[in-house]
Amino acid sequence: MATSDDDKTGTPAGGEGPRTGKRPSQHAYHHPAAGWGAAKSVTRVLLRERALIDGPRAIFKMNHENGGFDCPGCAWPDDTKGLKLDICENGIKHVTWEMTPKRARRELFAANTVSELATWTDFALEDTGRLTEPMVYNAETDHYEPITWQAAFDLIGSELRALDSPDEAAFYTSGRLGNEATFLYQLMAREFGTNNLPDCSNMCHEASGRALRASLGTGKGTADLADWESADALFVMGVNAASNAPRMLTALADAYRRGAQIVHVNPLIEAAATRTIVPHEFVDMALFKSVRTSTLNLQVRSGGDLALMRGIAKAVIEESATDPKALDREFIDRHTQGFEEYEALCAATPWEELERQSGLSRADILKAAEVYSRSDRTLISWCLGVSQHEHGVDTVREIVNVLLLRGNLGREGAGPSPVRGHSNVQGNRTCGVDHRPTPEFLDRLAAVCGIDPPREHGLDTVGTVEGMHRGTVKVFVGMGGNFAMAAPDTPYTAEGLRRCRLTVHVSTKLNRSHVVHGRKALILPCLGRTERDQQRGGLQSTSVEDSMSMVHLSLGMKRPASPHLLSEPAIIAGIARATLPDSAVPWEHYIEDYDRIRDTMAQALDGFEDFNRRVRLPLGFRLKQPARELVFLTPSGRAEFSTAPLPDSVPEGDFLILQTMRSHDQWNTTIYSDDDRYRGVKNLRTLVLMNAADMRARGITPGSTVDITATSRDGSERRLTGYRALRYDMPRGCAAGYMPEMNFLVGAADFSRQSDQPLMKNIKVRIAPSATGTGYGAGAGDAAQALTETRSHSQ
Ligand SMILES: Nc1nc2c(c(=O)[nH]1)N[C@H]1C(S)=C(S)[C@@H](COP(=O)(O)OP(=O)(O)OC[C@H]3O[C@@H](n4cnc5c(=O)[nH]c(N)nc54)[C@H](O)[C@@H]3O)O[C@H]1N2
Ligand SMILES: Nc1nc2c(c(=O)[nH]1)N[C@H]1C(S)=C(S)[C@@H](COP(=O)(O)OP(=O)(O)OC[C@H]3O[C@@H](n4cnc5c(=O)[nH]c(N)nc54)[C@H](O)[C@@H]3O)O[C@H]1N2
Ligand SMILES: [Mo]
Repeated sequence: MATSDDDKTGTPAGGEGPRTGKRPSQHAYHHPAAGWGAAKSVTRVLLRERALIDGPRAIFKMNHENGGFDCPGCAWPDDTKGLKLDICENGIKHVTWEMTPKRARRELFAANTVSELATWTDFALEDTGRLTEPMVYNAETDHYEPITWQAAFDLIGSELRALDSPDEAAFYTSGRLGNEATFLYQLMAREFGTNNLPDCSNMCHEASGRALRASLGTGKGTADLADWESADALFVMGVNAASNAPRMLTALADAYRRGAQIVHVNPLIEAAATRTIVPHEFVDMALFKSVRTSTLNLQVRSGGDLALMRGIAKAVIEESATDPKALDREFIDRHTQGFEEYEALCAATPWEELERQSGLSRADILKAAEVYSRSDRTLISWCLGVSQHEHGVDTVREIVNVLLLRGNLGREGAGPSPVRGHSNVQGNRTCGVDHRPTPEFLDRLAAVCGIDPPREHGLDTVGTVEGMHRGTVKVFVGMGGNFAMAAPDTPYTAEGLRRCRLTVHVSTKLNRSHVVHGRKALILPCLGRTERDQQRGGLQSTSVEDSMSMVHLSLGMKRPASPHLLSEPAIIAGIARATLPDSAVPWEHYIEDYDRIRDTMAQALDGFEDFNRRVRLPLGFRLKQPARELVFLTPSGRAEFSTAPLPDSVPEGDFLILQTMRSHDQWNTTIYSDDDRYRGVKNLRTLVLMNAADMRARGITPGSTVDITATSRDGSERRLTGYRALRYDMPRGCAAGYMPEMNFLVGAADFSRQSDQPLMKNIKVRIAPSATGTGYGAGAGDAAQALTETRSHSQ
């Protein structure tokens, strides 16, 4: 049991109380979301990062319509009515994480070999603070050593040019990158000659994009914040909003106050599905005033959302036999395609099957259907609980089917609204990071930028890991993110990275991906979003696009963490110049003044006309979403109903479906503490939440240790041992634990055939009392051990 205070134990991330050494505990959480707990937690973070002065000052600059930087915490849109403090606990944590005064200087790397650093926890790696200068790996000494920027660029350039084919390189992005850097990044990759642009979307909302494109012709939601503010029924599916999109709490509380119906669909009853103190209404905290954020909670079975949606559709269609107004016939006739087939499919699907697959009773499904048919304006939102499944695409299409039945599209208060993850993940796609670009996009890029982009589709995240193993991907460049921990099958991904000739990571802080590296390796430190980006042409800002297609500027104000940092656009330009000496792109000219990049983007990208002027409007501008105007870029020119078969979501035999989720105190692969406040968990990450009856059936007592064995599609097995089983209110057959530790269980073959997304919410497992009996936290230790072993193999 990890009881020492020592961070440098072998756990790759988290573990049992590694930070505090305190005993784990679980208790029911009865307080409203946000509120005092959040205030306390913020103060603790500010104290820990010693950011009590800078922190609050920065917070007042966050998400402001005139100047200020965009909160990197999530992709929720900014308030449109000039709210002075549009912030939340987790956004503040995220920002102070970047503003820490701690520094990972060259002395740190001189004092520790990379093999030593590799034994540190992820928390310990990031806790060394901000990176300060470019570092290169020296295989002879096993140390990272300082290198000049120019020498680093030259090394990348020479490795890239030495490849037999540009497709032997992969250019990853995490959705933090601003639009201007994104545009330059994909331009560089494509001028170099590859569409290998894997991104975090491949693990996140790929399914949503593909589904919305197939149904509506454009791969984005159609609703915006004003629609959230005027809907009279809101469905919130598969999202833990209180932790991951806390500013949604404001929208939910406002909705409740105006009498809207709010239906949460989730195997767990998350904090946002109860009550909240509206995040910016701090005054209410003193008065202990909280607002309800839910009118109906449906604890769907893991993967049961499609069945629920079909049940709603079936009920509405049945109702239309007696009440013609149950369906919007005029909308269906004018704007949609395939209604008859869908109607027949719904009629042919028996209620028993819908109950079994959704895990809900017919009465519950009918309750949801009633909410839907009584509402004039319905908005359906969702996140990873829907997208990270085998049938994520079908489920999102089914959500659209339901909306189409009553014409909930292209009008106020209605429409599909995926809740995106990273603050600019949507902008990344808009600005060209896509391994499957359309021919039209490439034609225009070629004409505007004078390059000859490749036409074949490139590799996504899963394909990149495979390519590294096959030896067809030899150079990996990561623009942000933490590929080693975020991607599935941790040891397999790690081994892939180690097989590369060169790995390059552009990062703000040290993470696992830097110590699980290729034969040659570079760490390139960049400016964070809160920091001043001074170029020849003056202070630069970059633009981002939120979840609801609003594009606006973000201006960093803080002194950079080190004088040696470069901006992401400047780093990309440096790599491009060293790789493409005869480039058609004026890289240096672009970097002097980002307005110049934006002028080119205005010509190359749909919807970006007059970019420089419009992005400077007080709230920026909203990108056209044709489906919102009832213009459907589908083959039929209409919104298309889908008719997917009902998937089988019921685990057979003694299998359970395990989902991997975030705790309240983490940001993807960055773990702030071992607590998960809203779920009542303290000092424990190596846990698995289970239904009480499922525990009894397996002879597991609450709090005891268990082994979790995942069976992959290819028949291989992966086991985590010594995890602690906790009883939690959820349907039978489901289980839940934390990412990224549990990526260890997601086999390389376990990705959706519809979206190519790894099945991070859909892991087939058996859980049994621990064979070893003791050894808390050994599970995470296994992953570290596996990583250490693959490291020694490849050296
Ligand atoms: N503070 C903070 N904010 C974040 C992040 C973070 O790590 N920390 N990450 C950002 C990113 S990149 C993303 S993509 C988002 C992620 O935001 P979320 O999607 O909220 O992320 P998860 O923690 O994975 O939670 C998934 C939710 O789906 C539910 N769920 C699981 N399986 C099913 C299912 O089959 N059906 C239904 N209906 N529900 C299910 C889970 O119980 C859980 O509530 O948040 C973003 N914002
Ligand atoms: N099992 C499981 N795995 C998952 C998921 C899951 O639900 N379950 N979710 C998936 C999802 S939705 C996503 S989006 C991915 C996330 O995958 P990634 O985006 O790859 O991972 P992050 O943890 O967000 O990346 C954190 C790192 O980004 C760097 N960073 C932070 N800010 C900046 C910046 O401004 N610039 C640059 N260049 N670098 C910066 C820091 O070095 C930090 O260590 O993980 C996926 N993995
Ligand atoms: Mo994400």
